[in-house]
Amino acid sequence: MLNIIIFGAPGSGKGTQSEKLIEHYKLFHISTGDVLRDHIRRGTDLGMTARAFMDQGQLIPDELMIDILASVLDDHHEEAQNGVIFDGFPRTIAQAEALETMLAERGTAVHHVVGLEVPDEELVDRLVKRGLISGRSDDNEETIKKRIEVYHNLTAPLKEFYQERGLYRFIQGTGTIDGIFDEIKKALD
Ligand code: B4P
Repeated sequence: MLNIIIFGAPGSGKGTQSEKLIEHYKLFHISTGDVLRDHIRRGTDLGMTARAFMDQGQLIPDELMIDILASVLDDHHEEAQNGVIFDGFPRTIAQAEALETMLAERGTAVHHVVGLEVPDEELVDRLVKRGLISGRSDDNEETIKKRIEVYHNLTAPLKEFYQERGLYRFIQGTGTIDGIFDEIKKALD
């Protein structure tokens, strides 16, 4: 079993590299951003709550996010037998601690944290470009800058959290998509 966290700022390529990891390692993919966007599309109560936070570039509250993740894990127990790619979770220390407990209760753990590091200017550039085609309401310059600020305040401290546990694998997140994926494979194998 291989459980990987793909970690980085908004626009660092988490979703992009997750697609390649799923194919290569046959893992089950959990993207909390996709889970939330699916609720928004279906107009659920959770979707309405999530949208308000996402449009402001803010994180969804931890208690809510942790419950969502636990239920996704339980609902997909069978598909997750080979392992899971956690894409966009955890984003806070509280979420990371909750994940440790959740996985321990299920007899497993996080094996690697793939940290995609990209300079802020390039993040803004990528997301502004994506906004032109994605139609995502959080891909406009003002919200992107807020998301990056929230990342530095709340999410970046997780790097140290996982370095202390010997799990953090630094990956230069700039360059070609295939070149970055080669570096990830080297770090994991
Ligand atoms: P997410 O959906 O997780 O989105 P993201 O961080 O914006 O994107 P990602 O890093 O996956 O970038 P991508 O590969 O697409 O989160 C959205 C929102 O949901 C959050 O702001 C928050 O409100 C909420 N949320 C989600 N999880 C949460 C949690 N756990 N707790 C609380 N709130 C949560 O790449 C971006 C662009 O770059 C793409 O256009 C791609 O083509 C391009 N790109 C990728 N690699 C490239 C490369 N090497 N070179 C050039 N361009 C590249």
